[in-house]
Amino acid sequence: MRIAALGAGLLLSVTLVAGPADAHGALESPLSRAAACGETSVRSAACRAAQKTTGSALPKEWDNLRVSNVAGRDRQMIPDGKLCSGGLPEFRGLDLARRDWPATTVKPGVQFTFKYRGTIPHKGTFRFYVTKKGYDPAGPLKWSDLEGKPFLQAKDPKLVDGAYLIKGRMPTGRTGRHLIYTIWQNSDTPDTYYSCSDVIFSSAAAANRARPAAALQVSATSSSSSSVPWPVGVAALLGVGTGAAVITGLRAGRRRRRLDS
Ligand SMILES: [Cu+2]
Repeated sequence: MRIAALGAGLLLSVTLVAGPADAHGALESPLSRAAACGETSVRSAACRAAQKTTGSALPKEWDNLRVSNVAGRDRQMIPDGKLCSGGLPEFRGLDLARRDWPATTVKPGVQFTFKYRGTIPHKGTFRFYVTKKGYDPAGPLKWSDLEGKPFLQAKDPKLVDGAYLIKGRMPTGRTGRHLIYTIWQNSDTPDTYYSCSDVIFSSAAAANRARPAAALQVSATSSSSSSVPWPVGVAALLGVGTGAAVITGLRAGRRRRRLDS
């Protein structure tokens, strides 16, 4: 939860009480399904469907998608079709195979600062994978849809204003809708965190074309995404008022149970 960025003393005190002890993180740029349907509240058909399927985990536990004792055996432990939920039943709505997940429009090959909201700091390694050419977003995500090797990896990156910032490049040779799969394997806890971020690779020419109305798209580039505070930026991009985002964050903070050990 990053409501303290708004600068209000009341909000800061809520963050200090409710934030650090019980939360973990998710990728916010490019926006993950968990963050889109959690911290930013449910504003799209995909998120509404996910929340229905998911029960209580969304929106309030959006940063708690973690599996213990995987220890690098992701492909053995997390079943095909359940990559976005990490195989956790309470997050199964995030596995829904749909073409209309909130997606971030990016350009292939550009420099990009990947931003992972870390609501409680952990040590560990981030690995970023992209779907292969020909990926079909209408099918369930399988390990074989992902490239075997990460296109970006970072160990213990810096935590800046509550987010891990990982500088790299977007993958090349992709057009259209793809998925970036992030694995954060902790080294100071037994947990591994999983995030699915839907992206639309667009060339400069393609970016000017009309976009399908069904897809809620979030534009982000390395320069603009790093300069906008998280709640303000996402709220603005999703077309909701900052006040609504703050209220959602406060509610999430109040409702959240302490699950961290
Ligand atoms: Cu944690």
